[in-house]
Amino acid sequence: MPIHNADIAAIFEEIADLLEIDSANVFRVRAYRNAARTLQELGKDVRTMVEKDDDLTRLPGIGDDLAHKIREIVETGHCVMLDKLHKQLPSTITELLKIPGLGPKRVSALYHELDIHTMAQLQRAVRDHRIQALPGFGEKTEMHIADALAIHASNTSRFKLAVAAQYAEPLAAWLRTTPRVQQVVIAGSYRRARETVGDIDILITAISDSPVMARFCGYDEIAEVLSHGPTRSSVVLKCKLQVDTRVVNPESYGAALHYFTGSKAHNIAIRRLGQERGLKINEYGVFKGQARIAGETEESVYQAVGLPFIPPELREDRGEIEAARHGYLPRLIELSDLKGDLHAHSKASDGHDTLKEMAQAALLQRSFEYLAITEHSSRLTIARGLDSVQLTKQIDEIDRLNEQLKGITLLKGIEVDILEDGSLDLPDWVLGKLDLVVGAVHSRFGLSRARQTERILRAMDHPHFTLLAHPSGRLIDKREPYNVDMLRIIRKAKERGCYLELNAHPERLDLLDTYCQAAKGEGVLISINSDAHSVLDFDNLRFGVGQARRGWLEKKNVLNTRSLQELRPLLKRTM
Ligand code: DGT
Ligand code: CA
Ligand code: CA
Repeated sequence: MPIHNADIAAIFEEIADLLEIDSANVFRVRAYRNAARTLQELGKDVRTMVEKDDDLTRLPGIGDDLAHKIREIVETGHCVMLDKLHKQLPSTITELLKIPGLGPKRVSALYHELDIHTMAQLQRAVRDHRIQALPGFGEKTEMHIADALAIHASNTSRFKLAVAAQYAEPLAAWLRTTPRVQQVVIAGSYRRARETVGDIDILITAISDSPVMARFCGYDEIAEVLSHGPTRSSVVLKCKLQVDTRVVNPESYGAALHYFTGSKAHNIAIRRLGQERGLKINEYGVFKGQARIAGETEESVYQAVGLPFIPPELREDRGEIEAARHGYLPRLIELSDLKGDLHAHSKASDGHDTLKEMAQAALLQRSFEYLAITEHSSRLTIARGLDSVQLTKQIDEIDRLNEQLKGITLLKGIEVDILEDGSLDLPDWVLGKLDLVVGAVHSRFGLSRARQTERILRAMDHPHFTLLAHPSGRLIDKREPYNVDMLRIIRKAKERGCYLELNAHPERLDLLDTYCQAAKGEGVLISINSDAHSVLDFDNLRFGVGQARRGWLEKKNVLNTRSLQELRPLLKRTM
């Protein structure tokens, strides 16, 4: 991983936190905090400064000692001082500072008096009322901590969709093998393909006396059974993911699936429509008085309130009910609509597999007609980016390989860095030889909104620019989107005849769903790309398609649903 200013800033923040818990001199603590802020707000990439041997002590708040540490982190990825601090204080302890009301003094007391250094330990201590006895804490403080913990848990304990899938799908498959079980469906936010899920909700239909609940509670991945009953149970898996299950009779399948798929806001809106018609809708069915009039299928639930079936990804109460009522629900894109992929890496930069292996995998796994090879450009040294000479060599290699390949064509591309001033990291003469140019921001995430937006708009003005990769730069749970005016970027794409990516990497899922919808509204095509770094990564496209569906995209809104023949003219810049 390339070291960014933010990474070094995070290390300095952690050092400051640990020093503070360790009751170090306040000036020392402040020096690290100031240095962290300097790095966060710096318009320049400090890694480049180190590489150019610039004098770091000219930066505000950076003296010889901190300059040395910055150099050390850039060069080794580590900071010896932080490693040493971790020998005295567990690295998890700074997490506790995120709980409002817990300052360094209290965290230090919790650690030294009660040996608490993780959230889970804190949670247990609160539950057992061990906190209130500590000097300086008391009953009220303990209550405040309990509330703060609950809020914190609801914000942070979400799982990325792809990670949740790794646990939920084998469990569902195993449940399906239980006697007298008919359907096993993962509902909730998972079925709506939200980018993260709070927990997993599994709906099971079974004929009476199925042993499914007992079997579920005996699953060997379970860490704790929270509740166990004949029709509902909840457990926490060893990976800390909570799983709620409900068993219903087959005649309630549709109503229960609708209920447990949510979202809650969508359910409430549908129930209200039912009330207007004198109907009661719950997880067992749709009722008129005592009589069940619908509920065996989801379609029947919607039909009861006069609507066509609404796909789960749209059920967020963001206009889908209106659209359904007026007959303009989108016909959402499906995974099988994709005919190619416009963003992938090979061994030539930081990928794992050869050009040929990537091409064959795309053909065999997905029946793709085309795959664009888009290595990094030289600026991204840590990803072994290509310079113009290396890229020219790869262009020739792809031309030769295309003569041998049958059924799939490799497109010649690049994932070129958009530099701070909006210029591209490779000269025009080599960019002009490519089938497409994918532009990406990989540095200076902290620019102001105005500068970041201008930077990207300027890149899009480049005559060879085709597609903006992972437009917001966010990494789920790790990095916030950078501050840009996405609507201006979308309009620019329209004006310049270029495209935006929906990067299907589970940590990215970027463009965000609401902006996909905006791009569709502006008539800008989206390319759903794997950003594959190995032959295994084409599997991630399904999460990209899920996100695209949440963004209301149809086949026609997606660039890479075009055949190669249709695609070629779309990649040619006319302006
Ligand atoms: P999550 O787990 O936070 O990612 O989000 P969901 O949507 O999976 O929420 P969850 O697990 O709390 O509940 C699953 C579904 O159950 C939810 O999407 C809708 C339904 N549900 C839960 N509570 C209520 C409620 O109070 N009213 C209604 N109408 N539906 C509810
Ligand atoms: Ca859930
Ligand atoms: Ca749940």
